[in-house]
Amino acid sequence: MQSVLSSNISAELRRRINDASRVLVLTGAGVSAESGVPTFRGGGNSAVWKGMPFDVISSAGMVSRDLPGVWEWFDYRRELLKSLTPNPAHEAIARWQDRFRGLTVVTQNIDGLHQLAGSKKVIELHGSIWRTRCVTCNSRFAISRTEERRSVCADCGDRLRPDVVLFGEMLPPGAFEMAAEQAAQCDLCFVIGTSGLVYPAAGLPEIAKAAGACVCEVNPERTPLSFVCDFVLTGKAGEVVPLL
Ligand code: BJW
Repeated sequence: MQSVLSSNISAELRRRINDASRVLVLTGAGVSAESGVPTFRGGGNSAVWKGMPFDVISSAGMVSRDLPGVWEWFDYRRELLKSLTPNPAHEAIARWQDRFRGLTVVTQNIDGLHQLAGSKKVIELHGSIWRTRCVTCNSRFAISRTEERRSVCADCGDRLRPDVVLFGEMLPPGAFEMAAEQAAQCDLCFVIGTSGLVYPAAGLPEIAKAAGACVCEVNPERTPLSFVCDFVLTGKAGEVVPLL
């Protein structure tokens, strides 16, 4: 893999960035990799928890079959996240708020690291590990970084589940629609650290492209989305994004 250097970001890409006013940034697990958050896929590997592939444990069926098992997996990951901090990619993206007239960050990540870095307009397509949701009345509760999480709903007393979108579940109402609207209106779209395999998120760069935006990918590996992109910057987000 030959990584991107400041000197080989093309003049054309620099021009597109300088001219851009409405920017959409789609991020995936790779943007948090250098903070120490494991990705799901990539490098030919796929995440496994206690012998179970992540797409089994992170699935709608698992919530009905074994909610305590799902909580064990999410409690473990939340504990890991407590000590992790944003990396230079999250920080550079947060600074872009002052650089572009309109910036929307659309993330598939549930880790909250964009917000911790200072990004304000963040659409979380797959929910947040820092919230719970009632299985019956859908009330949502924040999970504190310092206190124990609640185990039952304060509104109706039923069980709580992580407020994340598992395979086979619908995205939060309005979240994809809002992201798709921004994608259709942006003039520059960055696709950073996602394998581009999970829909509907992976459809956003195509929406942006079809509406005439310039699309630029940052990833150490090629992905199915590379073919949609005008620019493919091969390298780690924490190294490449600050150069932009
Ligand atoms: C670096 C790096 C560095 C490494 N710097 N980069 C159309 C066709 C076929 C199927 C479907 C379809 N539409 C919907 C579906 C079904 C399904 C789906 O997409 N399946 C596909 C896998 C085929 N989608 C859904 O079920 C979604 N719901 C939905 O569509 O509802 C309507 C519906 C319902 C029922 C039936 C049909 C439709 C919901 C998807 C929810 C995804 N949930 C998860 C788990 C969240 C909770 C948890 O954390 O456990 O979300 S799955 C997992 O994948 C997680 C991620 O957000 C998501 C995307 O992964 P991401 O972010 O791309 O990470 P990785 O690991 O895949 O890739 C990392 C990348 O980083 C790699 O490329 C590396 O190279 C790179 N990288 N280091 C930059 N330093």
